[in-house]
Amino acid sequence: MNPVKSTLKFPALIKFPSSDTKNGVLTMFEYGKKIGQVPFPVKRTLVIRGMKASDRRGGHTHHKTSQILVCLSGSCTVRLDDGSRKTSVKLNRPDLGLWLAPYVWHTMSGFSDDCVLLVLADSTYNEKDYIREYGEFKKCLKK
Ligand code: T46
Repeated sequence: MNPVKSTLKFPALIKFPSSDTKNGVLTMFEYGKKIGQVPFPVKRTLVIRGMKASDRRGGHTHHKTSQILVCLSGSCTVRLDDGSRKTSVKLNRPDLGLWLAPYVWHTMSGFSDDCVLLVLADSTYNEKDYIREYGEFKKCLKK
């Protein structure tokens, strides 16, 4: 069983600190163990954009990878399932991160036209870390 699962809130949301300067707003995503920091060193950053309202992304989980998902612009809905609990979160602000721990099945949908997603990951890309079949995910949770 994934050890992170038992200690994280569900959903686990992180509010990142922003400075409201006279010429714009700066939000900081800094690695650290304090509240409001990225809880792992980032090895990969994704920017996902150009989704249509009817699109779905995700529909998978990971064996080891932890990620923070932030909606930099626009909005979307993320459905979460840890095998025993299900919930959904609307992401619509650039200072709010959703922590996707390993073995949390996640699906993103309901994208606004201007939706831009930032993904901060603690691993480099490895397709073997993905579980893309829901049945396999359930089997892994029983191990
Ligand atoms: C996640 C959610 C939140 C690469 O070539 N390199 C990469 O680093 C990644 C992540 C993907 N790809 C290729 C693999 C697929 O053919 O890009 C294609 C789309 O990837 P995927 O279907 O995994 O994209 P999403 O948006 O469903 O998922 C992504 C991340 O992959 C995933 O880790 O949790 O965002």
